[in-house]
Amino acid sequence: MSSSTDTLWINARLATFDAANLAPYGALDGHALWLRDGRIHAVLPQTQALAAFAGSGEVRDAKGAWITPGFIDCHTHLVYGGNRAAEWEKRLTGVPYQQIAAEGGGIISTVRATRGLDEDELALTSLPRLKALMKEGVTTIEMKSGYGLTLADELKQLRAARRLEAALPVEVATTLLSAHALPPEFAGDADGYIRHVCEVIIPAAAQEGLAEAVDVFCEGVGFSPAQTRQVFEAAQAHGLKVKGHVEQLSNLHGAALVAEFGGLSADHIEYLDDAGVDALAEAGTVAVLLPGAYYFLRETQKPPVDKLRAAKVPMAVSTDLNPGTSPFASIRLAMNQACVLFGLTPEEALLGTTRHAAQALGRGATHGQLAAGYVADLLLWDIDHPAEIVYGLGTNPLTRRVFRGVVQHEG
Ligand code: DI6
Ligand code: FE
Repeated sequence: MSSSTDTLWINARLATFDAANLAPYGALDGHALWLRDGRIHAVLPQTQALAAFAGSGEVRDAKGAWITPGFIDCHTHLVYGGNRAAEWEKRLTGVPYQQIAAEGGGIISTVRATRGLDEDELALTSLPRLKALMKEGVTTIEMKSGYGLTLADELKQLRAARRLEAALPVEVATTLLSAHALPPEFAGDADGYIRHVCEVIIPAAAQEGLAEAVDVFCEGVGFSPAQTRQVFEAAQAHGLKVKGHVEQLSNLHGAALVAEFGGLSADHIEYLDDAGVDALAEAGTVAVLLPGAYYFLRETQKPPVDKLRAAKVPMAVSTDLNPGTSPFASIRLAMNQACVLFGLTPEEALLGTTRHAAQALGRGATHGQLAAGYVADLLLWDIDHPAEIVYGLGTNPLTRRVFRGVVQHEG
């Protein structure tokens, strides 16, 4: 069946996450989804839909399944070489991170492994991670650079991400995270590296259309607020959006900086203070919660979820998939962790991987909701209640994944 044929999904229970639908989960019973050209053409009462649709294409029976929008994993470092299991083994016996880093471990060991692979090899080694996420229903995913840290290696990472997108039914949003760590070539000269990022790497990535946004690790062990500002200014000068790894391990007021630049999202934010919450609320910047890293690092400082909720800051939830602090290719685990560790409701967790995650990628008008005009990325679930998607792990109740109107797998 070609994607240009109309499809009508009937006998489904819709969890629309439509902002205009105030029911829990945006639930809608007795309605059909009319798909055309990879988009949702209409959401109509089923009897009305069947009468209007007659002869327009294929009618598909969901047999009582729940349908949600496709999941959006809005913060990942999916493209990398190697892994850090041996380092983790050491950390578990109490070897401090500083010692691990001094012995050549940490981010720099992943940089070494990533530099050692060519674009093909990098895509190939990252493929199983992407497939695992897609199997759980991810249809749009962000992928960052940040393990190359040279012009050639950063662009190679972004090209590998694009290659994955070309190979599979998934949409990839690429982000340049060259300001992730100081590469050994610039040891002792963080300002010099930031100049290189601003004057060489950002312009090249923008010119080649390889990144839509720029991210910075704004942290004591990363880059200072002043350096982050420089990177954001360069990003905006080249027409790229900004976002930040901020307030993960300490409070450098990075979230307010992201907000000042009208950024898409402030990510991690365990140490976000009240002024930071207000800044995000005012700017309409999304708060991205990454409970996988919190869990894996055995952190104790939780993000201010109650305050974010009260200030109506949209909260997204993502895997942060990376080899050092969140080696989990599971969006359902991230949602479960967001509930158990951070106190989100299952509905908030699902909003965090649909409507709010779409907003975090600047796709709020086209992705993450079951509503007319939105992309026809749908998930069919063999469940009685949407909370089941978040509740248990190990089994997979996803029976069908639809990307741009086309069924990708029948469970
Ligand atoms: N914050 C993190 O938790 C990861 N990057 C970042 O900016 C760490 C990535 C790594 O250890 O490889
Ligand atoms: Fe991250």
